[in-house]
Amino acid sequence: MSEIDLNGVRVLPGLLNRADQVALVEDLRRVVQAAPLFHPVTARGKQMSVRMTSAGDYGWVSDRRGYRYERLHPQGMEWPAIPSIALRVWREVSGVDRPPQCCLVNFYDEGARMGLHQDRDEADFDMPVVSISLGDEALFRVGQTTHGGPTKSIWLRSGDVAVLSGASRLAYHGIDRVKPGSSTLLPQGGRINLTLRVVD
Ligand code: MD5
Ligand code: FE
Repeated sequence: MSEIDLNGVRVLPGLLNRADQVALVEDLRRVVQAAPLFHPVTARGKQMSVRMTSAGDYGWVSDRRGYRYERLHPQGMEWPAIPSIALRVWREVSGVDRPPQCCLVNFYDEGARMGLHQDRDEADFDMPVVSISLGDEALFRVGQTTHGGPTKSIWLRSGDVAVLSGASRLAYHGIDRVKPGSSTLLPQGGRINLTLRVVD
């Protein structure tokens, strides 16, 4: 399979076949039933357009107190288990022996986007972040490890897996837009991105 290098980010197109994508979406229905999606609010009080929940020992949350990993969902329940298909992808591509402690679930409906940012709420930046894309295609942008400077963009499609490790672990990245109707995986449309992380 062709592998793409985007400023040090490894993109593995179509790593997950359609049957695995369907099964993973089925598992994610159980995750969001147990731990409902919510719109995080930034410390400045701005609501994010992406809805989120998590699976695993930790979930990523943001509210007026700032962002951080928490053991419990904002509504007080424990996070459900990380879907086994996602754990299998982590074993295949992460290159590390530790299992992920958090599977952040991002849901993009039409118009949702994610501005350029670094993922630096984790304790050990030697641990990679692994991303799985499901549903509609998204324009993913990767820059440098410092703010500003040149960026590169690529369309991420359903079943694509991206690995952020080494120097690229602290690269600025974001989602500029999602193309409505570009995938039949999710009956209601939209895009799901999973990111698997070692937290502490
Ligand atoms: C997403 N999520 O598609 C984006 C991009 C996040 C986040 O950025 O923090 O939830 S997927 C994250 C990712 C994976 C692999 C590589 C890189 C980012 N990267 O190059 O920076 O919902
Ligand atoms: Fe990120």
